Amino acid sequence: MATCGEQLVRLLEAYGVDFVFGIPGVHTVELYRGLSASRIRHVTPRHEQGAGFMADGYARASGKPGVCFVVTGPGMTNIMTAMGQAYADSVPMLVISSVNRTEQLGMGEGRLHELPSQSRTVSGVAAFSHTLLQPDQLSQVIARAFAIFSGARPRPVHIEIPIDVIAGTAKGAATVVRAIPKRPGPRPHEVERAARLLFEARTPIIILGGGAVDASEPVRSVVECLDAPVINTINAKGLLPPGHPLHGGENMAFEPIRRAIAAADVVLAVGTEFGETEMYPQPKDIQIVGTLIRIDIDPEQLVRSPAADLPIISDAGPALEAIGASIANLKLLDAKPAPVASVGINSPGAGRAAAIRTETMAFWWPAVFLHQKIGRLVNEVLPDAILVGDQTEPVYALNQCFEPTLPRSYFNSSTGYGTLGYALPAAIGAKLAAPHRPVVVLAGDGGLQFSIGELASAIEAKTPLVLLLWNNEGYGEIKTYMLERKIAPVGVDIFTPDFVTISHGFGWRASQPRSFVELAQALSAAAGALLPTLIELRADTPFLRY
Ligand SMILES: Cc1ncc(C[n+]2csc(CCOP(=O)(O)OP(=O)(O)O)c2C)c(N)n1
Ligand SMILES: [Mg+2]
Repeated sequence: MATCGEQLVRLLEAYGVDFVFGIPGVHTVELYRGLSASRIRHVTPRHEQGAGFMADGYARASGKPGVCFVVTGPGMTNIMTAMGQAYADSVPMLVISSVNRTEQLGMGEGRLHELPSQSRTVSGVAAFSHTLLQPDQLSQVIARAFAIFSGARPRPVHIEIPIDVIAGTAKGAATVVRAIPKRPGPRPHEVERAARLLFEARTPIIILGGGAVDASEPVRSVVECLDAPVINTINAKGLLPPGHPLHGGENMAFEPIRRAIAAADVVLAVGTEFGETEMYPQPKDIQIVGTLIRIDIDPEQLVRSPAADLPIISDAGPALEAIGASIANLKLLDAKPAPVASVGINSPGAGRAAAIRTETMAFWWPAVFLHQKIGRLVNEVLPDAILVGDQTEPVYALNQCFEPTLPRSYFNSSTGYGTLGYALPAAIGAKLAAPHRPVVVLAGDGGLQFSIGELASAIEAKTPLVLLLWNNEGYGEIKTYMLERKIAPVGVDIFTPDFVTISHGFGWRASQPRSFVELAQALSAAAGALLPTLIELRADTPFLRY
């Protein structure tokens, strides 16, 4: 008879899981009994935080949940930061951990890896945390996790299994895969009302968030049918193709965008929480004067500020499809001129969007123009690249201006939880999800040192990444912040190692370009290489000064 651990692996396979990220320990070896004979590939990070970030990057690039196996206690606390990032950015992640034996739970006897109230500790960064007490209940609990991933707002889920339960056997049908629900669609009267409001609007504007990431076709048809300028959050980048004439911009802290939103008679916001981390460097409350229609999968979101006049609980895709069809009908019935078939640079919406874009550039700080040049070079040499960023100066800059060719192709940890050390391991996960696309890491010298051990994981996982390292020898952003506030810098001028030597030690290729021509050469050599490549951009090199 199969053990609970073996059945778990079979169940994960049945749900289409192809990777597990984890570090085994004596408490979890029984999770590995069935793994070697399965189709699931195990990827080992050098720290459980790396496992969580890998799962996050894999999930963002693929749309499928990332799955992790970690030990009780330290494994669990190590992965919680990554769960925090995934929770804040609505990323599906399944974390399966062990916990001490059933009869030891809650006893506080100082057992190995014992974390008192582990489930309660982790529940703040999970949709739910469940302790599996019976092997027979496994299939129901796993189904609950996948119901969240595909039927609700995606978030991390934690399942802990006592050591004795993992090794135990199930009597019943533990490997039954339950039918998993999809997210709901909108109600007809809401669709009609939204369509009428938008159809009658004279200055509509559309705000897109990460919740719309899988709805690029209906997004595009609604946007073009309304001829409405679009503001997108960082996680919604790529929903419109680069250079689309209705693209207005991203940073809702900038005055031209704020003015355009305040001047709109109808605002349609899809899958966004108007998060303050979208608004760099200074978050501000959004002022909405017109009618606000919000589409979101999370009902609580719809009553948060700015509160919707017309809240619609729905998956973004079906809601936009239905609203788009309804607007097209209204246009047919109406005596007004035919719908704008293709939006050109002369349409009124395109004119409004162009004005927002042009005026916004006046708010960019000097570094944006430099990093925009680097971003364009990346796009030229590595078309269709996925850019995975940390919290560092080039990322804040590219958040303002980078236009990826596809959705799910530009994400970083400057949004949401905002943790350092994310980019390298998340990029490993993204490369595993999209092995045929170039994956570019954007990390600072400080952030890279948080997870530098994952240089080894990239070699082991055979993920030939391109790591653009922005080396300004310290916590540059925080130093600037201190100086601006007249605080004498403390703790920000950190010792900086020789990254090229370190990369070679880990088996990476490495270079230090001295010009844009050398950078282009380095990028194209990296694209063809079998090994991962670190390209160190030393901020004090003359071609990078701004
Ligand atoms: C876990 C964590 N600790 C501290 C911070 C605060 N923090 C934000 S940016 C930053 C500096 C990062 O330095 P680096 O990666 O070199 O990027 P730079 O700002 O120099 O471009 C720090 C310390 C954070 N975001 N996350
Ligand atoms: Mg730095």
